[in-house]
Amino acid sequence: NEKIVLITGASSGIGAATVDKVIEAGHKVVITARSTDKLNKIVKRWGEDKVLAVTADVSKLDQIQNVVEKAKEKFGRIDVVFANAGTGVNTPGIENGEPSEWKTMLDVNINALLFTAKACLPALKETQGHFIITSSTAGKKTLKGSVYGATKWFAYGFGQNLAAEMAEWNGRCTTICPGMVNTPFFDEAKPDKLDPSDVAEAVVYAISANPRCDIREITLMPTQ
Ligand code: NJP
Repeated sequence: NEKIVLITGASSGIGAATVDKVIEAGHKVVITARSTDKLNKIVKRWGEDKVLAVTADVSKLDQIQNVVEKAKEKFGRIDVVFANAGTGVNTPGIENGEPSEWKTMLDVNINALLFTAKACLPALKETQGHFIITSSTAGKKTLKGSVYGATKWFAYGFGQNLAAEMAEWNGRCTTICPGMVNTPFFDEAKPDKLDPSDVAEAVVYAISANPRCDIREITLMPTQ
């Protein structure tokens, strides 16, 4: 059955790949990011009946609230939210990193995730809907980019606890933890990384599962 799926970080990488897979699976999407031109190209490719684009900086609560309002105006409801926007600023640790870089990661990987949940939960409660988070394998182990890694630990932990909060009204929360993925997140593409479409397929699987099945987390790693 057709679902209305709101995707953050939809202008590029994992988010953009997920837009394609979700539409191919028969759903409609609301896409958001800061790059209006990139969002408009996606609308042009799939058509306005299947895609609504609303530009937003998701680290601002009022801007993500506006996305939700526009989504409800056009499609009447939201069934799934994929909170995927995120950033790693040269993955700095403490010794070599700058506080301004840490702030960007905290704003986008932590605050924006909380704001997205805050803005979307009332709509998801109406549909007994599904919240999906992009964390990372960096949210389950240690790596040198201590600040980025810690923001993804937050995303993982938040997902586990939000699942309990949403379960009170039969909502579900899935946290996706990919290993390295070939996206503009990295300067250099490498064949041994995952493809963004691999993560997109995991999202489609989570969306398609029977509502009795509460998929709390999906971890996917490059085979090599
Ligand atoms: O990266 P990229 P990915 N407000 O740079 C958006 C996680 N991850 O697809 O605003 C609104 O292609 C940005 O849009 P724009 C990673 O932590 C990755 O790899 O137009 N949107 C763009 O659409 C992140 O959570 C890997 O610049 C904002 C998107 O976010 C997620 O995957 C591994 C924004 C970033 O797309 C997607 O990253 C892993 C803001 N303030 C987890 N700031 C990996 N690539 O290896 C950014 O485990 N965006």
